[in-house]
Amino acid sequence: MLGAEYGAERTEGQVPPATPEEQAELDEMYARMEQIHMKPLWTQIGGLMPTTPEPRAVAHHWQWRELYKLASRSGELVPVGRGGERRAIGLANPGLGGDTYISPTLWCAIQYLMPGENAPEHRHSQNAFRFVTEGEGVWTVVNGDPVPMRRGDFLLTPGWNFHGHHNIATEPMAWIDGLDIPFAHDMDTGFFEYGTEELTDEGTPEHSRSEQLWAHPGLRPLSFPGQASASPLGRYAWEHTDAALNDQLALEDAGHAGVVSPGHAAIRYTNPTTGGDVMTTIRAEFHRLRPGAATTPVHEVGNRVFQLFEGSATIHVGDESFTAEHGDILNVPSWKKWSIEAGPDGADLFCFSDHPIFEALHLARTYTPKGI
Ligand code: GTQ
Ligand code: FE2
Repeated sequence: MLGAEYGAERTEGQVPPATPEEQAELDEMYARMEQIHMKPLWTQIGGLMPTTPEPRAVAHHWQWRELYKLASRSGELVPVGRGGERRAIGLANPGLGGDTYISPTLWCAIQYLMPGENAPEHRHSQNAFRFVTEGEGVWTVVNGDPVPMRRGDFLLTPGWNFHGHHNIATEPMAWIDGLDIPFAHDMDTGFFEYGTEELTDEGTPEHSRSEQLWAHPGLRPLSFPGQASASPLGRYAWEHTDAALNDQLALEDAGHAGVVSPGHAAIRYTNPTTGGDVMTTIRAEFHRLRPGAATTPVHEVGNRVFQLFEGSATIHVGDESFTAEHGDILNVPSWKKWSIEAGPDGADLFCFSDHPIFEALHLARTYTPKGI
């Protein structure tokens, strides 16, 4: 349907009916092709090269309450340490055949750490971030730099940086991880190395060293010139995100430009050396909707994942609608039309996507249906 609206409909190939003799020859030919591992294009072109993307991943809604309950149960039953590495439970998209992929390129997990526990250091080529849904008390150590994790914080561990997590509080803590594990796995590009099991941080300071250098708005240290492919800033503190969104809405109240659309404030987390995305494969954003406000419906190449942080929202994906509450996670498969409608108290949503991959390769497209 969208195909007709967006581009020309494909015409089917015209194949005349085969006689019994011809059919027997065809069957034999196809059987031989299969034996020597060949397959013709003409029997599968519609599936392999659809008019517009036809994702195998489906839109799916995971309830935080359920995720948290199981993560907490695993905290009682499963130790964390060398080998398993992390008490992280990945979300498996029901359309992706049982792989622990929330989308074809992205991993999303809830990670849970009990008081006093240490998830030992390791490094891998996969890019990673954490978003703190609630709580505090865990420090993630990135190349020896201790980074505090608090509610609403967005934290980076770009590929090949050593990282470990430890909980020095008296309460357990849970957060979400996002990584490009499926992309690395399916493309056979992943490397992994163990680090030390010792704690390598020197105390638990209020701010990481990366924030001391890079978290001053519009100011970069002259000691680090040039561009880095991944952001050197390890923690994007909630207070900055919150203030930026509040200011956009305050500008709207005063009749000035600044919001994406009426009642919809949003920011992208950026790499301060380039102004671009925080990592080469993952984009991260935060969206704030006033009560009853809605985003503009859009189709996009690539995969999004939302986590409802505060308030409530109805998320429309294709013909489906999902009601999300605190912590709930929902994915949008490539090219499915999506929009978000805030509930009566408004909605705060964290979002990550694989869009930088497709932008870098000049494969990105967006389409906003007309008549809205
Ligand atoms: O915290 O280092 O969810 O390496 C998956 C792989 C978390 C981590 C995940 C990881 C980590
Ligand atoms: Fe890791």
